[in-house]
Amino acid sequence: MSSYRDAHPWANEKTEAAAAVSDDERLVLAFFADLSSGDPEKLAPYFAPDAMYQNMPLPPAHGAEAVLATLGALFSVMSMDSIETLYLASRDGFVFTERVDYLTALPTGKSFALPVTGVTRVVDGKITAWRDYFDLREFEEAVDLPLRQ
Ligand code: HPN
Repeated sequence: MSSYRDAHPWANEKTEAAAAVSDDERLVLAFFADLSSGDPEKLAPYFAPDAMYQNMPLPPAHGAEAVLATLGALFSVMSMDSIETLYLASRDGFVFTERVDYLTALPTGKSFALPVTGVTRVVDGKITAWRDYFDLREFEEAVDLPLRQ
């Protein structure tokens, strides 16, 4: 697969805007790196007990147990191969990322570079909310994997 940055010159600017400058931002980048483990147990320490997670085209999960169950269900049908954060900013614990998530649908073996914008809320070193915005249909068509009921 050719690099998303190569195909999108706007993503290729020379900038420091993807470099973490706070503990909250460092935590979010570490969390995104650990997503490629595909292991909800490894991800559990990142979340506060009352955390929520929503892929915005789909219903939310509330509570760490439900968040980890949702991630486990996703990992059973796709691997999150890597996440490239293009731009990053935060204020008062809200960490905003513009990213490319590199995914592979396990049933089809098809890989896809998914443009994503995310909002991750960090309180006292734990993620309390994670919302990702992306085009679900673009993803479903690219990997031949319908996720909506
Ligand atoms: N953040 C992401 O990369 C989303 C992965 C796809 C989820 C499909 C419901």
